[in-house]
Amino acid sequence: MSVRNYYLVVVLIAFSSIINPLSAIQNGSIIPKPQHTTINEGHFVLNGNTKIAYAQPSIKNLAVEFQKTLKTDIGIDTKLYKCRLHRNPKSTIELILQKGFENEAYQIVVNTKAVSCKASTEAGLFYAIQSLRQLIKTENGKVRIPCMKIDDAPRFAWRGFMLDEARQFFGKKTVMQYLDIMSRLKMNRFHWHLSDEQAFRLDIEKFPLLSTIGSIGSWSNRNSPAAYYTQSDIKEIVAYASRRHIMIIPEIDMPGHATAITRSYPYLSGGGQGRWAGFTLNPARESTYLFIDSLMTEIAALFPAPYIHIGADEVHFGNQSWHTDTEIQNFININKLTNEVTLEHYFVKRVNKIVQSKGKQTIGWDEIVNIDLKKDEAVVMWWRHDKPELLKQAIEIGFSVILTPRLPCYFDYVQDEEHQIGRRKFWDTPNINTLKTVYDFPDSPHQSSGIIAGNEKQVLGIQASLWSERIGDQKRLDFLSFPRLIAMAESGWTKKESKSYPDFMERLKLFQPTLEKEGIYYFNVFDKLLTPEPWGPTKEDVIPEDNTKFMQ
Ligand code: TNX
Repeated sequence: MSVRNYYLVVVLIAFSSIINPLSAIQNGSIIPKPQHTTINEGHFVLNGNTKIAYAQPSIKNLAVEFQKTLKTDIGIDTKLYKCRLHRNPKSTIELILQKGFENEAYQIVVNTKAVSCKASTEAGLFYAIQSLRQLIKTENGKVRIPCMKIDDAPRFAWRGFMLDEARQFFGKKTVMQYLDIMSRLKMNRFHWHLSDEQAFRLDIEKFPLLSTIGSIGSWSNRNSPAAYYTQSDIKEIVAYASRRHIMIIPEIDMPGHATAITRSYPYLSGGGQGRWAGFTLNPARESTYLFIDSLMTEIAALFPAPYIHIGADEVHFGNQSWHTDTEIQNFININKLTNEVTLEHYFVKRVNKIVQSKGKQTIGWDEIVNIDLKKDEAVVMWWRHDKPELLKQAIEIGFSVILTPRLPCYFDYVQDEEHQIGRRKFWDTPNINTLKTVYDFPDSPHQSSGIIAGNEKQVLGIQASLWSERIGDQKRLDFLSFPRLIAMAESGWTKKESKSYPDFMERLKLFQPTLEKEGIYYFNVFDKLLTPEPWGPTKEDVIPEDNTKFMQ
């Protein structure tokens, strides 16, 4: 190539990265995509001489963890020392806490001599590190990071993932693996559905039968051996999450979806027959509230999060006996509660007071919107996309809301036309929660769009929710979670103006090897034949046409 043509090519490349600011190379191929990135010439090279410097003693642990991560990610041993501000030797990665950044925001400046990461919070520095990890590439036999400047901050404060371990138990190793991947993607809320019809998955000292009896069984096998988390498991997992800046929010669903609790302690049951026997707690007994009080004391001590999720969904599925039980009917009359619905509201309000008395705030599914709770008394999790009016009311009342509408945030729906196992319909309407619908949420026209416009301050964030009825093992868990969780991470972090699906797909291609390294069986959207759909827990899971049974 002539010198003239060479310069022409250089100019064209430089120019194309200006006119095409969304290209994967330009944004340094980070997921979720950062707010502002400028790429400069040259590279910072990592090798045995690289040092990690921390500016404040309070972030020494973060620096130590970073050192370990570099060793596992790229096999390089680095040295660690306390930073001399602006006087660091060559080949240093500096971690500096500094005022002036929003919570979780960070800045990275990479030049040939040093990398500097700044943030006002440890979480911000942690996210700078996660971005760096994705930027490190081995090229021409060298481990290096392109010179660049990144200024980044999240769109939403709540970037969540819910895992249902009541229907199937996956265990500590899986949960930790998911927490780890979530944190690499800057997700920060793990909502843990720990109690339902099939099982109760926590060891509670005061009520030992909750684990010895309540944790027996799963959706696919009602006799599967007891499987639950001990209190020391929980402490370990909470600490693991906290080092990754993830808050764990436990959910104990009540008064409905409480069958595992009433199986363990039948005196708590609100009755019911057949399929729905013991589905509810008895709202008319003082002993129920005493039980909840003691339970919440232990839950509040185990989980440092400021929230406890109390479920409160779908009570009408299994409260038939409330209509005939004399004790319950008397309770309604004595307390002038009008009917069973008002009784349900009474129950939720009373439990809310218990939660408050433990110094926590209630989160509930959107059934709690219309029950006369004050706006600061609870946070609403909106799940019924077909009931936008509930989201509207929640916003009007002044509640903070978290958006996890079934469409497109429920990952128990299949993600591809060809997938047969699991949910494919919402009532009679075929529905697939594709990678793109997840990516486009909440921005493409959605039932929530008009309602949240102008009320963004009340939207804490968004969440993917994975119900595990159709999931028998980790392979299927992975397959339903990935890559959709990656799209959700970007929807939660990246501002609307910076989102671009084609660009995301380019970066996803580059991220897939990380999933492979982790041993995750993800759905390969680029080559579907490579990843056949894994089987569900039982043969009955293939229900292409009639899935009304799963709409309960
Ligand atoms: C509805 S979302 C439920 C869950 C099911 C899920 C399946 C919610 C509050 N309740 O109990 O597992 O649908 O998609």
